[in-house]
Amino acid sequence: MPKLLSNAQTEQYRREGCVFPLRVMSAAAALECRRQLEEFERASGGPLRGELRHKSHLLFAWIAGLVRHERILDAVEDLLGADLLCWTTNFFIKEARNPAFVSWHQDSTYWGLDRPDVVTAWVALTPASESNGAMGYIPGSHLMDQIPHRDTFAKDNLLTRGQEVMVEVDEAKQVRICLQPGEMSLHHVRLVHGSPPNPSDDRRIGLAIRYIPTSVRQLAGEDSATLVRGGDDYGHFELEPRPARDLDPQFVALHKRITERNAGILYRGTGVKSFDERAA
Ligand SMILES: O=C(O)CCC(=O)C(=O)O
Repeated sequence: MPKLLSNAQTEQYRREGCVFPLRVMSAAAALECRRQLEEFERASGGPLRGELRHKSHLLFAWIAGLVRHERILDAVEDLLGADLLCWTTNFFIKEARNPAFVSWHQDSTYWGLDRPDVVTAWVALTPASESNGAMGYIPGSHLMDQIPHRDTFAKDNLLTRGQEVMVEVDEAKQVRICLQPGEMSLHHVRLVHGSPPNPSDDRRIGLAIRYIPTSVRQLAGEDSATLVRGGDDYGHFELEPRPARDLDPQFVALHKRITERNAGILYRGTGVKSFDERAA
């Protein structure tokens, strides 16, 4: 018995590699998430940067709650089963009138995971529309194998290496993922997707939460994840604790250790040592 997705929605995910829009929380609750993010940004002197954009569920109690949100987990359970890890979180923030973009790519390229059973819940904290750089995807592209990518390290590219698929993408075939605050999309780790800059007058903010079944392995080194539902009979990942409050010094230190090690996986073979170095 499915927990949240209708048969048609599950079928759409299997066929297209993406399903949306799915409501997670009210627009007011999403606005409250945005307020908490921006309160921290104001106090710390500017937009969330570098390693703070990654594995942020170890730093902020409200994000630790979001990765465990029942509606997100119910939908992901319908696709991946009942024993779930949150492997990572990544903020995708596009500032107003800003050239930041995301090249066409498959998430699976550098993640080091042993099989493509990974679902991203992309949760909108602001509207995401064609006028502010919403994601687009190529339906059915998740059914292809891993496609070779080239690393560009382009300055305005929000991806770790500015990686892009080495095949021509027919943009006329893309579907744009337009979302209201508090809605999410679910996409497959092999889906070819990307997004253009945000020319609008407001920020576009999304939190990408990456979920895997506990049976998935990391092949590229030691790694950690958060058990968010069910049990872990495998022990493939160091299990991460849950912060009870924002920016607890112990968790700040843990986050630093974990993001450095995780960057070692994502940047392997490039000479880049950390998310902060790439963002500099
Ligand atoms: O937020 C975007 O525009 C792109 C996000 C993305 O590439 C991802 O979540 O995998």
